[in-house]
Amino acid sequence: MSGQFITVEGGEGAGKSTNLAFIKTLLEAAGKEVVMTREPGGTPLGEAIRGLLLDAAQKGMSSDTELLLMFAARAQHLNDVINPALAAGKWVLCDRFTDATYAYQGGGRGVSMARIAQLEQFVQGDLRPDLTIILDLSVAQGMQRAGARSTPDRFEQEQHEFFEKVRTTYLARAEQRPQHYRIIDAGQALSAVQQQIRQQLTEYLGNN
Ligand code: Z5A
Repeated sequence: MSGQFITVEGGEGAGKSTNLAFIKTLLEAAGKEVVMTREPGGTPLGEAIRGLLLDAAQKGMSSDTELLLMFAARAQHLNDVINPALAAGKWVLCDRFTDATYAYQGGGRGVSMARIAQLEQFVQGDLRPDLTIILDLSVAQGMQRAGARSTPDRFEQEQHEFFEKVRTTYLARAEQRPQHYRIIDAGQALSAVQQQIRQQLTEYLGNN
């Protein structure tokens, strides 16, 4: 018995946190037992690593250090949370996963995609998400939504161009393997966004 692994991705302010609980409710209504988690984080060690990664004071962190910390947190997360839940037949719903590494470290920072793929294979083996929901909206709109919040973290201090590269990378990945991705127009009002999510998930659940 094995559960399914669903990840939710998108740029800053795209509405991942807002929509995660909604997705969990839809899955539970379909009779799935759901474990909701996030990256970087999801374990005490992973959350401590997240603190380092987001800390605006860590300005000098090199791209390679950032990449390795993302995968270090992920290794612990897989070991303690994701793999055991999937093995127990539960559905894992994760706020960001390795697509974010390709988008932020690969697209944003310019780290080689081949290097990310090597680490992905090393840390995850053959595990990949069964389904990835991308909440897509313009960078300007995302920054406007996120900007209404408190002090920017280390990523939020990046410039517009960085987030354009992140967005382009997400969309390119979805284009390469369309059967594994669902792109949601997250620029609409919340009710319309959730209507799209409901439609896409209902269709997915009907086939899985
Ligand atoms: N990162 C990485 O670089 N590499 C990796 O491998 C991984 C992550 C896994 C932390 O992630 C950082 O880690 C992230 C990428 C990096 N940095 N960035 N940028 P995170 O997911 O915790 O942080 P985040 O992207 O900054 O999340 P966020 O800004 O909180 O975005 P969100 O969760 O997608 O948005 P939200 O909080 O749900 O919504 C933002 C606001 O918009 C909020 O006030 C909502 O009420 C509002 N909202 C949401 N939907 C709507 C609609 N439809 N209309 C109007 N207003 C809305």
